[in-house]
Amino acid sequence: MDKKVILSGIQATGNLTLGNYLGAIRNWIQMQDEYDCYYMIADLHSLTVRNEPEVLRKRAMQVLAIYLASGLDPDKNTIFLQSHVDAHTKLNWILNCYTYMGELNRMTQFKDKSAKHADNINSGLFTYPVLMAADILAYNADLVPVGDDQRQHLEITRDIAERFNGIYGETFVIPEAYIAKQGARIMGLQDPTAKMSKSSTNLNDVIFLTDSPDDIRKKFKKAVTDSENCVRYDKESKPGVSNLMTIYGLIEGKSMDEIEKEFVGKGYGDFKNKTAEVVVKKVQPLQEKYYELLENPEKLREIYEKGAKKARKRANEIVNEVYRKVGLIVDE
Ligand code: ATP
Ligand code: LTN
Repeated sequence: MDKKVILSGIQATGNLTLGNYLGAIRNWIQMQDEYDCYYMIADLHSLTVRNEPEVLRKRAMQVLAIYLASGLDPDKNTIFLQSHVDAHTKLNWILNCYTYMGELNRMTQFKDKSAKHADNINSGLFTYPVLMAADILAYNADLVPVGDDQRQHLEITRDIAERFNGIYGETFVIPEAYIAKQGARIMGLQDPTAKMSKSSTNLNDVIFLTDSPDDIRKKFKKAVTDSENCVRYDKESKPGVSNLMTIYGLIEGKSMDEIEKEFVGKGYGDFKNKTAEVVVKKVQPLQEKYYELLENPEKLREIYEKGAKKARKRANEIVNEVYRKVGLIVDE
């Protein structure tokens, strides 16, 4: 039987965070043997906010290097740049015509990003989820591993796919979000009620995968907790400590119960230090590989070119079928 297909991606809008790793990339790595995986760098989505052209190009290669350094094997996965596969933008246009303004108006990410970029509320930001739907549907992906913040975008993707299938007959696979139970929403270290985000302006709120060991230790020391001084999981009343426990638990493979037992009678100081150490131990080898890869742009290029070739093959076939169904003449 054919393997199920997976597609996911991350925007090239900043340095990747521990949230991106624990919420997304970590799951991708666990899926690479069992599924036929397509992982892209969402460079077109990055254009919805302003970037320096050179910086965007650099960031795209950094995201690729993080994918590889985290353990995504380019021989097992198709790794590519979104902008290298025209099928995404072709399907984006078609799907625009099957998406309602009212649906897009309900998207919370659009509302959040419009508030953050009040001087640049462009229509790309508004139709962002349609391009994302095109990314997914152009591969007939079965599963889309993402963090919790992308849940709504997956729902609209399913709605668009179902609407299209309803009009033209079975065309798209209806994709499912794969959102892990733990780690799907790593919170900020300074504001544990909001998600850790790579575009955050408070640097102490975010652990970047490229932070130095000292910075990581400092940031965990400063992490906001509470006055109970007891390592206990309670997301509602102890969001800070619960977030640190989630991070610690995911990296060490421990349950919340086990962590509570481990730290009985110990204060937050100890717990924060221990959490910082497991994070440092996790990111150090990743960083070594990352810097090594960035020094080898030829190798990176080889990987993304090979990936694009494979991605184009699958996506072109599916998008040509869509062209035919809506009444366009396919130029083959
Ligand atoms: P931005 O701040 O630019 O919106 P971001 O940090 O939210 O960026 P995205 O590119 O939007 O990152 O997300 C990439 C992937 O990482 C998505 O699957 C997203 O759900 C996941 N992700 C992002 N932040 C977190 C987080 N704090 N916890 C868990 N998963 C996350
Ligand atoms: N919007 C996503 C990035 C993204 C994506 C996708 C994720 C763009 N296209 C397709 C999964 C599938 C985000 O994480 N901000």
